[in-house]
Amino acid sequence: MIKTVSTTPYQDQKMGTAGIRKKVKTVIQENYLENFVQSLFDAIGGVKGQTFVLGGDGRYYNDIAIQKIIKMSAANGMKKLIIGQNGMLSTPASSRVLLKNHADGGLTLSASHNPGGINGDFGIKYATANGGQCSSAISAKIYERTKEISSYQTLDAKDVDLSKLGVQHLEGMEIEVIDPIKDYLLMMEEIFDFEAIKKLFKTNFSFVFDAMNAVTGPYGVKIFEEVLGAKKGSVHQAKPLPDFGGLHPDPNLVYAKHLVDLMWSDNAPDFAGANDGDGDRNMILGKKFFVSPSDSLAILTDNYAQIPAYKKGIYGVAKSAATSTAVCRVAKALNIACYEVPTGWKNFCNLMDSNRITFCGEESFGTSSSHIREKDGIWAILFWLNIIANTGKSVEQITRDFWAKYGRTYYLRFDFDGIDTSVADQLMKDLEANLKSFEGNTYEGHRVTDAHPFVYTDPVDGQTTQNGLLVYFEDGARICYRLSGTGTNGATLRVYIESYDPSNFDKDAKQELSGLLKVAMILADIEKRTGKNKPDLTT
Ligand code: G16
Repeated sequence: MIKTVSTTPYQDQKMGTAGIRKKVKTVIQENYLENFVQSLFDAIGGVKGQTFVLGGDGRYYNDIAIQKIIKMSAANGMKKLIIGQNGMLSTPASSRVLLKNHADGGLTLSASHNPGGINGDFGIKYATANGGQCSSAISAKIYERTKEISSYQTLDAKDVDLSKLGVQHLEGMEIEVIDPIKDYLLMMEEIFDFEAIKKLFKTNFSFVFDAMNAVTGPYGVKIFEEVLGAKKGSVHQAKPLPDFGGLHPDPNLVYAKHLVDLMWSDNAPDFAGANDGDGDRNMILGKKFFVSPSDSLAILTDNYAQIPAYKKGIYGVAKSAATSTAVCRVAKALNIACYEVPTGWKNFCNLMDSNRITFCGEESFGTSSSHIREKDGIWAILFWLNIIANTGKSVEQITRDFWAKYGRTYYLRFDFDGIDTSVADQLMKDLEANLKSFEGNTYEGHRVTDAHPFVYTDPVDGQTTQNGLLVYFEDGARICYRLSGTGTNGATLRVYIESYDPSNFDKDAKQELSGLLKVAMILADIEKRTGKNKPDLTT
């Protein structure tokens, strides 16, 4: 039976870079989730007669939230919900299912790479009919609605059994519980040369995929072990757990330290890949070797012709402004366009929809192509495996060949975490006001040639977005500052630094960039304003 429940609004339901992301303890407050979901439905003009895709990364509260959303969808007149079995669906698989079924929207219950468990984070990513995250204009509308909502619609009904594949009905709404892996696997088979990768796994090539106890564990077991023939047990941390087994499911050198230790040990396999909570991020490692995400995007682009789906040619490429410029050098050599967009995957979608780009990526361990409208962790790993299968080269050799051809872009991201929001906002405001005064001056031996806010006008919809502040130096180095849009603990200031060396590839990145880090701290007056004399996290 449909019922209308009175509620009072919370005032903190603003969506960030990729949906709403909050502490679990916030989300489990009375009507918190319901308020947000009803506001979303209202803001998009209702969901009567629509089809949505629903799933999550299995984190704490996934099971409860999904039942609430099912009942609210039925009560709001939705026609059909396509749900991953047991409520599981990775973000890239969800985008695929949405596009394949021409669904009107999708909800992925995930706080992505943020920790899970009762003390961790929960989130909802909302995708529109194009398979990608909704525009800032839509998220602004949803936020406005959350501030005034007074009631929501739901059902008095039993929970739906999500373990059973197939169709069932709830108050006139069709629910189809699907295998979360099937469509995704079919798509990967269409893109990559699975026969070549199978042959690679028959040699003594050794491989590890670390799913970080998150959603892509079962995908990895199916795709790498069962279909491609990687040794049983190649997939580590394969079972999705509500608290990710205590791991912070962010595949980088800090949070996937256990994998880094393995790759630097005597037992290191030839290749290791890792994914994040909801399977859209990836990290690539070789024996005692790390591929920076910015380089990975550039290397995949340079090797596009190795992959059956891209062999005939690619459109342009795109990167977020914070990502290193390595891929731009490749684009120039290939004579294709290279777009620079604000951080947030949604900013790539119009470029893909209009066939301006095929590949895109971000420094935050996200890479993908126009096969979906999200970043795709397993796709990136399969791409690397396909190159290795074709060339017989190691991860390190492929990267070194790339540096030899284009030079090396040394790149690191420095995070200053848990800053008071008003301090962080003021810092950015003052830095922006000071940018022009840096031009022509030399700091620690680096002369600033240009400094300006990053402003992007989308060539398709004409929308203008400002995100981040850029400082360029005479020697080709660059600093980018921006505030994170995905944190749940005060503000995080991210400082992205790169330098370019056409011939010396063996310097230590931290050492190489230490002078520029000093400059970055001086220009933004970081120590005085935040009390921090060094970053909390370097990735
Ligand atoms: C989300 C977006 C990414 C973006 C990242 C930025 O990642 O989907 O496109 O790069 O946020 O995070 P921040 O604003 O903290 O730098 P994810 O993996 O959390 O969905």
